[in-house]
Amino acid sequence: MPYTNLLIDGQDGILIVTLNRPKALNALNSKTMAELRHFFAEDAPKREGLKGVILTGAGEKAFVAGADIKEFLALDAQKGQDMARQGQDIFFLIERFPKPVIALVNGFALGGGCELAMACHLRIATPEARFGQPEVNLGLIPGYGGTQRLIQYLGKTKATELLLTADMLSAEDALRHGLLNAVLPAGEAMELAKKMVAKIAAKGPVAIAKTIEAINAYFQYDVDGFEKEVAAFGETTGTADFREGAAAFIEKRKPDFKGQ
Ligand code: CO8
Repeated sequence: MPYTNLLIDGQDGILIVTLNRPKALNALNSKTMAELRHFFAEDAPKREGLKGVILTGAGEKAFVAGADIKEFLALDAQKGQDMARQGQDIFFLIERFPKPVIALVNGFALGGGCELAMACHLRIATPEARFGQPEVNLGLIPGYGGTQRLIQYLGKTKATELLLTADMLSAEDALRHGLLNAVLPAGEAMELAKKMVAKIAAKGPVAIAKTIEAINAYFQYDVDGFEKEVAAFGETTGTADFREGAAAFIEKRKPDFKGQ
């Protein structure tokens, strides 16, 4: 699929995916969502030597200012439900991606943009970033997982306040409330994101994928997260990577993981 709304760049196995509709503050229209689906379902899994993905927004102002409100006018109840379900499925692809996906939030992350950042495994923001779920301003509720994930990150008290008032959180407040891993000026934020991907890529790949699965299981109410952890732990101890990692530790050398 040729991408028109995503710019894909990067080196050394670290892909930088830039949402690229700066005139619309990178709002998620259906074309961008289709490209995100293709990227995470079809393209990225086949890329040799992929270590991880950094998602960011083009321009000075926004990471993503939400779903594209201009496409909403055509929605009815059924179409709205279908669109929310499809969007949630795309964000699950990101949350369940077996390699780290880091959101580098460089401005507004509102509505679907905040939801996109929350679906990533880690979040680094610049000081200008602003987070919020302003859907109630439009007579909507979040549809891409925002009501659930905001509570997961912030706790019920602060999440309820933001969801009901549509207030925005500054980057500093988002850090304080547990939504962010770090706040740094743009250049340093990108350097940290790359360093984090590289650091994670040096660990056992199966262990990283299984850790992501186990973390996600904590939030799946039909799955017992502790049981999931037991099963995933067993799967990692059966790998050659685990034997290599343990041997390298004992022999005081760097492990040479093969992802098996
Ligand atoms: N959709 C479409 N276009 C947008 C969006 C958006 N979400 N946000 C900004 N734009 C466009 C503006 O229309 C404007 O375009 P134009 O120049 O053609 O008029 C351009 O981007 C620049 O925007 P502003 O002039 O408004 O810039 P400001 O600096 O004055 O304001 C804000 C920046 C505060 C970010 C403001 O643009 C804003 O409030 N945007 C909307 C934010 C919002 O409400 N987001 C939530 C949308 S709803 C949502 O995300 C639901 C997700 C789940 C959907 C589930 C399926 C149904």
